[in-house]
Amino acid sequence: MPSINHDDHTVSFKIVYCGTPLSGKTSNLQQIHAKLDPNGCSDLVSLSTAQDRTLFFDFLAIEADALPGYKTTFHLYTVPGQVTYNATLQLVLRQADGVVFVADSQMDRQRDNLQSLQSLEANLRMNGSSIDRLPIVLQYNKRDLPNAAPVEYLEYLFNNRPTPFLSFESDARTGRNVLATLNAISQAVLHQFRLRTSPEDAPNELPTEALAA
Ligand SMILES: Nc1nc2c(ncn2[C@@H]2O[C@H](COP(=O)(O)OP(=O)(O)OP(=O)(O)O)[C@@H](O)[C@H]2O)c(=O)[nH]1
Ligand SMILES: [Mg+2]
Repeated sequence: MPSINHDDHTVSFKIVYCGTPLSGKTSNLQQIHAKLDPNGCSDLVSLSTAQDRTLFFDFLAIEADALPGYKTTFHLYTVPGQVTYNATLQLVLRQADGVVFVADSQMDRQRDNLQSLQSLEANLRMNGSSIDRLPIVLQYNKRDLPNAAPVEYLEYLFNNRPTPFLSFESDARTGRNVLATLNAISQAVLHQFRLRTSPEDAPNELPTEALAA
């Protein structure tokens, strides 16, 4: 649920990066932080263990010129992949406007990816949301590794649905397709916002045809 403030003309959206442990969620935010103009970006806040495992979440806020007359901010969060932190996952997923599911492409990680996707589905349901209603983008990460499973196989495992999610092949360590993934989920979130916003709640300057779409 985006937060709209008509007084100071701001709208903010929440995007959560989920996925199996060590799939590359934090690396995505690090690359986004490194590649974007520092003037339009907050500091990257990370709470991790000594081994760089995410302990609570990472957070990065980025500004975009996306809605006429309103300052638009995307709040990006990662959640730790480890199941012991499921309560955190549920907490961070609350009020999410969109999700990037970061899958580890390595062949031996597919069972973990599936479990993680199932856990995402269950946690969204518990929050009164659903994988079918929320904008979701899949990212098949670690494509640079020699044991990466074929993309067709990953699509069969994770994207075999009536309306497939947009999916990207990435290497979050070098940044390949990290911004393309971010752009896709941001566009999907804005599209959903335009579809759902009633004229009374909408920012005044939004074109009426976008609201009626
Ligand atoms: N080869 C390769 N390594 C990657 C890629 N993306 C991330 N890594 C490495 O994988 C390890 C884990 O990356 P993180 O970004 O910390 O993973 P995470 O999903 O945030 O991990 P948790 O928060 O512990 O669940 C790090 O050593 C990264 O450098 C990639 O695309 N290719
Ligand atoms: Mg992490």
